[in-house]
Amino acid sequence: MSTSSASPVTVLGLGAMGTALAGAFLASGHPTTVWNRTPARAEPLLPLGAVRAGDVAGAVEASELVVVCLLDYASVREVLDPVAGRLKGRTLVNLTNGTPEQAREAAAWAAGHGIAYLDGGIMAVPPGIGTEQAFVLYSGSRDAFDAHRPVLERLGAAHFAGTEPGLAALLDIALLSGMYGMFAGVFHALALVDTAGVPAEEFAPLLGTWIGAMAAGIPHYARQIGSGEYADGVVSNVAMQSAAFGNLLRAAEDQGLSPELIAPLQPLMARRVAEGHGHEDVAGIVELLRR
Ligand code: FVH
Repeated sequence: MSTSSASPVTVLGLGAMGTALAGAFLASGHPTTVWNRTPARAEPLLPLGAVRAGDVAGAVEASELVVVCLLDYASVREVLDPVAGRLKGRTLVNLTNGTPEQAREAAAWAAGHGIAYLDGGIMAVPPGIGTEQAFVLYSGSRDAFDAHRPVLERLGAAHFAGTEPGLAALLDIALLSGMYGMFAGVFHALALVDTAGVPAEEFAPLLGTWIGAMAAGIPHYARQIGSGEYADGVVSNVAMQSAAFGNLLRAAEDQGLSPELIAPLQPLMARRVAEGHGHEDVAGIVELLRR
């Protein structure tokens, strides 16, 4: 079965994200049934045409496509276990954040109940849902993805990561890890200039330009990490970077700022140099992380 612009959809969970998901379906003309543990959270959606189900079972039975977006996988199981039988033969799209292992467990649970399952990772904040910036990663049943893709595209570009159910969660977590690593450096940099009375807001455009320029190196580092060859195309070797990195930590301490957001890089760089890789690129530190 494939879905169209008029296909009904059910959204379980009306937190900030679930509300945005339901809003995007409604804005695209999909009959949308909603349910939330705290029923009052459905109220902003009612004038937009949402139908509030009295209970989870009623919500599940309203649509062939059921989208769930709750706080965590434990709450998903708590909500769905009692209605597993009613989900049989339907498609469940779980957009709750979790680990690949949790996604695999959820897929096995769904398979055991005859439910077509897609796990998803939302790469957008709630106001971005339904805009060109949003994209959502999916993994699991290819048939379910193909059948419901037109509806899923209402939320943002839909990327199918593969049939292994944990893949979307893995890519989601990789992207979030990149984001938090970037934020760690950004927060440190803004706090550092602030210690010297330089307004962080004035410094921000310079920082944004610099981060953007450095992001251009991502494909180069990706090639190195994929091949394990860190001596290819080296511009700034890790011996030099390791020596300079000490200045980053000392300058922060001198300014009265703890360098703990950036400090973990230092011992890794020093070990790479000590192990004879000083002439190679800094990306080689990942070899020290592999288990
Ligand atoms: N918001 C964001 O920026 C990010 C963007 C990327 C994806 N994440 C993930 O999306 C999931 C939901 O996030 P959220 O922003 O909607 O979160 P909250 O606004 O805190 O809403 C939480 C909803 O979960 C319900 N809930 C929690 N525990 C239970 C439970 N035991 N039984 C039933 N429902 C439960 C809660 O219900 P209520 O408190 O209103 O009754 C909300 O509907 C999340 O995985 C993010 O990591 C968001």
